Amino acid sequence: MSILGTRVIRTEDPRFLTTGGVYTGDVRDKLLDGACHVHFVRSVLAHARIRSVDVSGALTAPGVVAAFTIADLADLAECKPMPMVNAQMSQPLLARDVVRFVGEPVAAVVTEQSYQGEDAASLVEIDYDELPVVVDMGVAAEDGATVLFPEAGTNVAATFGDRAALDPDLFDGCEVVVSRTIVNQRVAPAPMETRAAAAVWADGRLTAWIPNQGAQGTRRDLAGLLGLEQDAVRIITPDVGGAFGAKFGADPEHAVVCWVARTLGRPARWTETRNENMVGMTHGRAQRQTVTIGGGRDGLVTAYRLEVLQDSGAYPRIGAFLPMLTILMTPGPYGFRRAEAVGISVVTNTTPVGAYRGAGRPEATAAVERAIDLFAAEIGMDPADVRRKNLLPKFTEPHTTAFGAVYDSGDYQAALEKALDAAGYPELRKEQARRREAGEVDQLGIGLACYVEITGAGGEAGGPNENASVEVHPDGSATILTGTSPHGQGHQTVWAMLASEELGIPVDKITVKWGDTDLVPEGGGTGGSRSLQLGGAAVRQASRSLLDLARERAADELEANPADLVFDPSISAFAVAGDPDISVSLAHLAEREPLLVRAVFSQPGATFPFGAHVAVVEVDTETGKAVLRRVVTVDDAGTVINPLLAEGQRHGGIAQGAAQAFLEEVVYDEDGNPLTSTFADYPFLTAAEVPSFELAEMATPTSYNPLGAKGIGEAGTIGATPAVQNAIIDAIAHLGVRHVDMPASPQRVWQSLRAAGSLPR
Ligand code: MCN
Repeated sequence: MSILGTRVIRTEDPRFLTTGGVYTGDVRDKLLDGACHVHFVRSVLAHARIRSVDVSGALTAPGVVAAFTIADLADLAECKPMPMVNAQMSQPLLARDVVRFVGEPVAAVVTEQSYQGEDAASLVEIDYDELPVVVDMGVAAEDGATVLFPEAGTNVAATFGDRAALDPDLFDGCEVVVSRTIVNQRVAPAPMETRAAAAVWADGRLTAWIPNQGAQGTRRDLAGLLGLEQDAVRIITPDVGGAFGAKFGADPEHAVVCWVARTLGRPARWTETRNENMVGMTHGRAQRQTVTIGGGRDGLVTAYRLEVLQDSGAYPRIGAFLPMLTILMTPGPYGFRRAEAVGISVVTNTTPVGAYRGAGRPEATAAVERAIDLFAAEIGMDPADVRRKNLLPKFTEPHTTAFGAVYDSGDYQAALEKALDAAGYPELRKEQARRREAGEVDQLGIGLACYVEITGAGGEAGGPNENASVEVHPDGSATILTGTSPHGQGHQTVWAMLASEELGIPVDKITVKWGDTDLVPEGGGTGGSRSLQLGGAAVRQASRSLLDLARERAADELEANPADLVFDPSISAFAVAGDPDISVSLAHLAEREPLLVRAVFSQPGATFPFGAHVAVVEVDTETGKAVLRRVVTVDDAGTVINPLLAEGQRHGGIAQGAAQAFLEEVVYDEDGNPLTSTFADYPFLTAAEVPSFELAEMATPTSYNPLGAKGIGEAGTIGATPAVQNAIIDAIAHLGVRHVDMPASPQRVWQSLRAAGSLPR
């Protein structure tokens, strides 16, 4: 019986649940003995010219070893923006002349003990001349706005498509056209484990423990910032307590900690506080979108336009690039006859924006799903029917959109019907009608979202790819080295399942290793829900190649023709066909010489998982409070290898997506002061506020990899946010509300009700 598709329990968990994980802050290594501690002095102003930074006071504080400013780091590179982004908007590792957001590192104080850092840092004197602050992305984009980088002469970091080339006749012939500007608010990734680093130099080589999503990318970034060859850097990835897209590569702070270790000739450590994490780690989303949708009263949408304004924060990072992905996914699963999209990214005096679970694709889904509901409300049609009318029909050959996305396989209509069925949609509408009729205080809202997203994209020439090595040992166990970098996704379990399936070695005798660049020099890490389809497929490929190699060796050993041997997984051995008593095991072959194969798996392109979410909420029409009652989803990620893990990813993603719709938001005041830099001000959903999600199954395999698998890691987040937002608005639509921006907090819902005249003023 195949182990694939079964609910193998996570082999990661016994350790986490008993002795606990070993995170970067927990790493005890002789090399790190006597480490000093780095503490960053961060800007308290959102935009100011630095007149002077005086560290002399700090140097006299107890335990202080040294203190540094950018003047000390003058020989180091700056964090350069990605290609396509204005190159003049780079970030020095510590602020040089100007600070551009509250939380920007200005100086580094190094102490014997970590607790001494904060006191010493308070003695660093920074003299600022305040500059006008630009917090709002709309203001940043205006002509005449204060510019953050005078040498760039503009706040525009990147432009996607030509606004002047938008078709003035796009909506000609439409009976109904609806347009609205909607906000996809800025959120904080807020992983349980904050950022950290532990660095040491020995024999001219840097070894750094850093929580990351791909040690190889972190090595590349750090080597670039420190002016080193990649060979001179070894990155080790301890356990990682959540990342959600924000731990790719290296941040300025990581480079400074490594530089401190080199300069002082002594290991150095850094772990940021929660407060620092909330202002210093990249944020996500942060788009303002204008959607325009037009079509007939029969529900057929004929034209759709999406205009994206992206807030990149003070220094353009991946965030500046997100509109590219949003635009790529503009029409989502719909077959609109005409669609167009443009975008710009601007800098503001706020924390830089980076990747956050879905990175660019949830924003596209949110836009089009809101647009469909606005259109449905305008023509008075059930939003499910509008979706039915516009979803692309089932296809088995790749479908290329007007935006250049090549959807590999999909059946969007079936996904919607399955979700509606599982939710009992007609009954829900009946109950809604009853409550409306009765004028009850608690109104029912039903929200839909259909989506298609892109996973496993990118990669060098030759398509998206990943490597894996598999080695069988003489004791019958095996070791897998992978270029992916799990931090909660369960690769240890699933990679072992994939190898076990081929080699007949039990899962608990297979060790999976990753995240040490000396051990695994190449790899794309974990993000963009790429890991199973690329890294998992590489494990299968390496396992099969290992069997081919073993067959040759077994044939030698048994003096048989390789073609006459059959592999019996139940004993992990080759036997002569028809004579099972004559056999040789993989373990035995490994005794003779190493039995090891490395494989690189390449995919012809990205895959496009899809699905449909139905959210049910109750909204108290007197207080504006919305409560999530149900979320029913179909998330089709092709063939599922471990349903337990795939469901876990869906559950986590749905909760995270719903939290964006309900309550998460990073807020600044008009001076650029963050108002949400603790978990007291920045709420998210806990298990107490969510129902158990109802997951319906659907699997449309992809032909792009031998597993038939697409990614599942971000699906929940992508579908849930618009479904929940649509549900909240749907609950109060009959009271005249057409739109509520996220987060649909009680206050915002209440204000919408009041504006619609359904509450006393
Ligand atoms: N899987 C499966 N069958 C499929 C697809 C996936 O059994 N058809 C399983 C895989 O074997 C794997 C898991 O589901 O165990 C997720 O696989 P995949 O979809 O390939 O996604 P990745 O492993 O590449 O994970 C990345 C994704 C992203 S992009 C973010 S952001 C995210 C997420 O995963 N961040 C997370 N999930 C997270 N979960 C935790 N706990 N913490 C984070 O920071």
